[in-house]
Amino acid sequence: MNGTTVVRLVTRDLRFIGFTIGLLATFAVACFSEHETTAAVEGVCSVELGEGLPGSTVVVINRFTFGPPEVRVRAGDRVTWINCDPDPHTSTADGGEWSSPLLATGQGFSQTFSAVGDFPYHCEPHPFMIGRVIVE
Ligand SMILES: [Cu+2]
Repeated sequence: MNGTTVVRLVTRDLRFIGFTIGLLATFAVACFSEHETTAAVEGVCSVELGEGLPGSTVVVINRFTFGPPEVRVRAGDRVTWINCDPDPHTSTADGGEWSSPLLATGQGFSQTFSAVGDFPYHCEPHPFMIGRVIVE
């Protein structure tokens, strides 16, 4: 796994998100390749995997929603947000624990959660977009 590995998320299939990104990478290679000819029509979100991204819990931003809106992870786990919308979004903790830069289409942001807690978050430009990370 290196920086050139690309995860492709077909927006039509986003209800399946919630796997770890490692599983997703395998799944993408195994199952999504047959859809590539229709990718332009369906809309594909491609994200380069940086170091450490494998093993993340993935939250996909699509149609102005965080999906899934609530994730439960263990202390020490990493959550990665991927923006598959045409519009830029952020992942910003309500309590200020983290804030991503504005994520353009296809960009991702990772945050490691070392402390147990309940972390509601939102999108800075769109405060109606809300989500929650529960660290157990
Ligand atoms: Cu937003």
